[in-house]
Amino acid sequence: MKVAVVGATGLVGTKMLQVLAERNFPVTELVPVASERSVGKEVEFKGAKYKVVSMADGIAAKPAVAIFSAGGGTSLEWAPKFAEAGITVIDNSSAWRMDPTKKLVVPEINADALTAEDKIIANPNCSTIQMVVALNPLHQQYKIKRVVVSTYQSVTGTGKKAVDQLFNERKGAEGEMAYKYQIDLNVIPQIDVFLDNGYTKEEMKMVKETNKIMRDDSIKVTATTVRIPVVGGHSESVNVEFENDFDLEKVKELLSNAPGVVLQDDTASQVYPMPLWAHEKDEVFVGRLRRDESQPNTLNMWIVSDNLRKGAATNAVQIAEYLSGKGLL
Ligand code: A2P
Ligand code: 11C
Repeated sequence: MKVAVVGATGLVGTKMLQVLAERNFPVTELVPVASERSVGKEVEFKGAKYKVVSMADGIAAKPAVAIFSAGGGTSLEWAPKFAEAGITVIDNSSAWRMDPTKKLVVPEINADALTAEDKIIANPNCSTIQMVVALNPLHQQYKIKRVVVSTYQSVTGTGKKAVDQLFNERKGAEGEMAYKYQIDLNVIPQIDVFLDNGYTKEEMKMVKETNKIMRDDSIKVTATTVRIPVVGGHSESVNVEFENDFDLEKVKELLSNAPGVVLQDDTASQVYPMPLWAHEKDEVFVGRLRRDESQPNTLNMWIVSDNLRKGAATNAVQIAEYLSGKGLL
């Protein structure tokens, strides 16, 4: 299958190439696409070198599927043009996520909604993906009423410039600032811009995307999203109130058997999810499971995942795998 990766020179695009190769997605020809600045540059895929082409040449190459991670503006402008040419777009930006005519997909949860008519498919925000993968099996069993989440997010979520800022600061070197403030030895309680309601855009993504993916607007979500000086993945402290009471051992069993989830919950041996262990893994790691003793039917959990993998590249490639497996491409 001919596959285009749009934004192939970026942090997520590079991870997409790596994940496509690792998972042996049946790529017969790769079409790496980026901005005009990068046309002619080479990217590596499965040991071979491929020349980066422009957006227009990406369409002309007629891939079956194009996986986009080149920013919202690029997606808004170009995804419809790819789609009109019959190319299925899986888009990692926030451009189409809340469009009621587009599906927002986490394969473990709602890939069944996809049809051959879906030509632009949205990949959710990284912090949302890892949370819903862990929450969905519990929602099916106990019905979630309300979620209170605080995040501890890796600088890789911002892109290469932010990773450079962190390591420059650590070395005491000068460099460009991705954030307004120093990130090394600091914690920044702002991810993306502030909205009129006092929340950040990232926080509201976690609210709205969760309802859409889990196909249940009755789930109430409130979020505080925070950047920390870490590179391996995003962590989340999640407090979940259910309609129905739960048994903690049954919760562990449900999570152990849930697709894409790894239970890491052995406090006696000090085993719990950490970005250090989640880095370069495709799964969502869950631990620190305990009853919230301050109110009934409420659980505390700690969720960690590599935001560039399950939070971005892996989820997008899994959507492509689903479409390919079902003959929808
Ligand atoms: P380029 O490297 O040519 O700028 P990141 O999120 O790590 O910054 O990566 C963004 C990706 O999106 C890069 O591959 C970048 O290409 C690509 N990109 C940015 N703007 C455009 C655009 N207007 N058209 C196509 N690709 C773009
Ligand atoms: C971050 N979650 O960690 C963001 C990055 O809507 O896909 C991804 C933003 C998005 O900064």
